Amino acid sequence: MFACTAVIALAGSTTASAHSSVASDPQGDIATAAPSYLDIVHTKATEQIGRGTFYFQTVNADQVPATPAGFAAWNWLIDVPGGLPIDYALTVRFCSQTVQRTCGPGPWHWESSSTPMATGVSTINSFEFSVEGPTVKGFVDPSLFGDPASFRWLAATRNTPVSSGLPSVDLAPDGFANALLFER
Ligand SMILES: [Ca+2]
Ligand SMILES: [Ca+2]
Repeated sequence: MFACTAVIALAGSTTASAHSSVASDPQGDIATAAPSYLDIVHTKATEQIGRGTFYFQTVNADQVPATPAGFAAWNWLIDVPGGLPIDYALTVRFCSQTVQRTCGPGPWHWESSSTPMATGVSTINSFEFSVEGPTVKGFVDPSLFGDPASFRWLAATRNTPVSSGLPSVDLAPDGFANALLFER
């Protein structure tokens, strides 16, 4: 278990009101060579109204190791009205600059990252996160994705950086055309 205690306290509390959108995803819909901890089975976004926080959660088919076998990333990809097909990428990842230039420095480590795709400039550890059992969570200030009144989103996983040109391991829902709508 490796998590920020402040995040756990926040996750365990109740809120007066919350909006959420969820998707389940098939187990086993990934390449056989990819690890099952990158196989999404469920994802959810919840706005914790009054706290100014969005809570994104992806549940995978297997326990996420404390030290994955190389690069591993969980994305929440956000499309706001207008602009690009994907306007913001929110990421929790296990990475090293040896495989991803934009990763933070030092040995292989966990970090969060938010990237407005219009600039492509990532901010490392811009939101709190936790990885516990099969579940990856991010606690995100909506200003990191433009504070939109509504948006579409989907979850993704990767075992290679985007710069590799290789596709995501899994998407939930499958396909950008099926992205979930979140109305605040
Ligand atoms: Ca899946
Ligand atoms: Ca899928």
